Amino acid sequence: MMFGQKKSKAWRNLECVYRRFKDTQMRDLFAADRMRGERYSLKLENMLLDYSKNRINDTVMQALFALAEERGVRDKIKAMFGGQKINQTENRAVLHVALRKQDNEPIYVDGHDVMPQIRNVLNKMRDFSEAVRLGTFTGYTGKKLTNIVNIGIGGSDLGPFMATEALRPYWAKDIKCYFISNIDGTACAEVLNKLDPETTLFIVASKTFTTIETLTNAHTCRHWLTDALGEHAVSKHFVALSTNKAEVEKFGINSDNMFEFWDFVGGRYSMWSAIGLIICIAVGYKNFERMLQGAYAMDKHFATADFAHNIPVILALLGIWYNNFYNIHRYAVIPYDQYLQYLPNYLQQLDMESNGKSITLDNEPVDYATGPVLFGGAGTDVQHSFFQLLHQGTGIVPVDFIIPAISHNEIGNHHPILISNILAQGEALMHGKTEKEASAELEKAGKSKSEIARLKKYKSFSGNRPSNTIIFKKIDPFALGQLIAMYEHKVFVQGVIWNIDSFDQFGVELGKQMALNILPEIEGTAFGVEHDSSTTGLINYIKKIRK
Ligand code: G6Q
Repeated sequence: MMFGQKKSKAWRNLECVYRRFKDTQMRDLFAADRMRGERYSLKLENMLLDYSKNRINDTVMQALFALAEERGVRDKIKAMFGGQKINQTENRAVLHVALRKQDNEPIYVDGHDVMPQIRNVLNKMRDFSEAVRLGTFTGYTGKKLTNIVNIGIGGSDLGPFMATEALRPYWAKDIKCYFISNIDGTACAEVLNKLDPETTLFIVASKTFTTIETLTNAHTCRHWLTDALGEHAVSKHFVALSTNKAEVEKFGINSDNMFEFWDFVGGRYSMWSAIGLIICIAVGYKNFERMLQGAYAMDKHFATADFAHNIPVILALLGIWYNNFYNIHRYAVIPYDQYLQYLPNYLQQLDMESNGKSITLDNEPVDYATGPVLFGGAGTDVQHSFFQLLHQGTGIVPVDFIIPAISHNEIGNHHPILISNILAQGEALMHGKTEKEASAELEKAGKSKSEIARLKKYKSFSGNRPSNTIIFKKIDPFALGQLIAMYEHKVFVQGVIWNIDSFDQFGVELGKQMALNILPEIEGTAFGVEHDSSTTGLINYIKKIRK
């Protein structure tokens, strides 16, 4: 892949298309084509994507598909599914797709089929989660383990946390799940305060088993447990999810209680692996398997559908269109489903850690924008916070709206109201309201001419603001698997087009390194370390207060 894609043929063509198309109004496109909604919609299993409320027409889409072809998206998809080491900077294969593979084909990495080991761990997860749920694996004093605590951070927290919360309606009635991620002692204290050591199972989730937050939290929890029940209790109350057997054993968890995964599973892509153990315990292995099957359905679709019918490819290209041609470097994901409230947090890591890069795979600085800023929250709550800016702010924010047609809690008319809100938001963002329309409304409401003149600008909406609408029948485990795999592949396609490594995360290391330098100063075992005057001043100020 050549550096400097702005100069490529497909890129230059897109620039021309953009110049001609950029002022086109979506409301005119809808008025001119009664079939537009249907034309730009796709279905997969129980999922519908309507991407018609985007600033596109067939010419735009063809030009975007040509870019995907030119950038070799097809070959890169094959390379990922085939176990090639596409994580170039870390020289690793990228095989979260192997974790949910439902057919019997092998996948080779360095001449070795990875599928048998994946299936072994899945079987071990099934047996263990069933034993905990049935109460045949108990705590040290023989009591059922009903409080499950996942200790992990980043990729070892956000996925299992988001998915466990998303699948709350499927939880076993007597099991409660907790998550400790932050090094802030409050995170640990607030969870432990609620728990009884005799009924608590700790899952220490860490790919490397060297992450300072996770190990500090795990040691604190271990002390809390052994203070109450003694050292012998550890083997009944601690399990580890990791790639690092030596460190797990050093911590005092024996390998029988370890669920393994491998370096071809990236942290933020790991909820399908052993890292999903808490999901299995909460919702049962059958439901966990349904989630894998949902992801597999999306994988198959992604790997086989032509670009014009390929959901992740289309979402990726729409993102490229806004990011690189309209210069809109942000987007929002708004699930209208309370159980999906943590989806935006999870996607922030998936997208921003994967594509927040500025060096190409050819070792050159990029000369185009890469990963956008992602934010979001659950609707309708966020309609009453940041949606003002989405409707009338100076910057455009493309939105992904997500909703199930059927709620897990069909109480009164709550869900029809929720549905009407999501659909109204998409329509309002696209359609807007002209000054003329605003004036007519004000006149109808009996306002005077001078009031109308004063208010009409405030009350008008520019519109032409893009959104995708994604509808599931219900947010069940299968749907959740589809949804998450869809975003994983979208992020992947964008990384391919930007020619960056979406699977490393060197950007998080500098701060970690520098924190290790500052720690001895805060603890009072090192003095006079050189920093800028701001950092030195802040260190001294905090030390004085903590004395
Ligand atoms: C994810 C990142 C990162 C990682 C955490 C936790 O892709 O690699 O978020 O998951 O730093 O790492 P460990 O699982 O090794 O503790």
